[in-house]
Amino acid sequence: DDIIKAKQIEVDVIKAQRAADNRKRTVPLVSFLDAVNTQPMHVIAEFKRHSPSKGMINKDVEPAEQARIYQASGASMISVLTDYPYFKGTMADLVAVKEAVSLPVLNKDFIIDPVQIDRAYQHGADVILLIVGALTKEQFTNLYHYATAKGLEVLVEVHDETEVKTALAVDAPLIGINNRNLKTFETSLKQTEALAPLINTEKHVLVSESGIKTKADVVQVKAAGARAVLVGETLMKTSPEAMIKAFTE
Ligand code: IGP
Repeated sequence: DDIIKAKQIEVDVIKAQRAADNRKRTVPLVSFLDAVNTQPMHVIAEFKRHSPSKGMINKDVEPAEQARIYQASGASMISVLTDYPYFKGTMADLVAVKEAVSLPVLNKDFIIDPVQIDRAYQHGADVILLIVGALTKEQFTNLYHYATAKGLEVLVEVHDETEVKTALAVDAPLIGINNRNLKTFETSLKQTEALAPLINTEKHVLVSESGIKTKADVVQVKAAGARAVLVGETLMKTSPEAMIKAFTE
């Protein structure tokens, strides 16, 4: 709730700046969904410097360098957190990553207004995150259609049964189950196991997000129907090469 309050202020700032900064997108749109059937398990590798639950995770690594390593190691998409107050990420991180890799790039932020979608698009995002739990159903539906109309793909993040229904109501092809409870910060892979049966995983690409640390974790969520894992902290803290290879095998 605090993060969303801070975002409202940020949105007002973006609106004021956008009049002056009306840059055009120059980089191509790269699809994540088009490549999804090429392998059984995908890693979405996240650039995550800091988080409200863990504090500073890694302040030394550069986004472009880390993204190159992720790509060379076999990741399928790079996620870039652009929230500054809580995650110490910036739009400059997103631009640097998009320039460094040919993979699709996901802009991870708390999106509550179309102006943030315009900004993501202009800075080279291919995919955006929409957190259903941070929005009303009407807000979510409007933002979802706004993004897809621009050619962006949307990772729709859900935490419970009601939110799954909201995601299915727009027939979202890419659904992420967040294993982290956003109120307590605790992660449990049981979250993926509990919600996956509500989703037809032949029709919708299921992503298991957060708290993935080992190959056994990947095996567990894969058995539940996940086609991709979204991994931040583990890849930021230890050498990502071997980890991504093991996860995608
Ligand atoms: C990555 P982890 O536990 O591997 O660092 O988690 C990612 O799932 C997490 O950063 C995340 C997130 C979010 C961050 C998932 N949904 C929404 C901010 C906002």
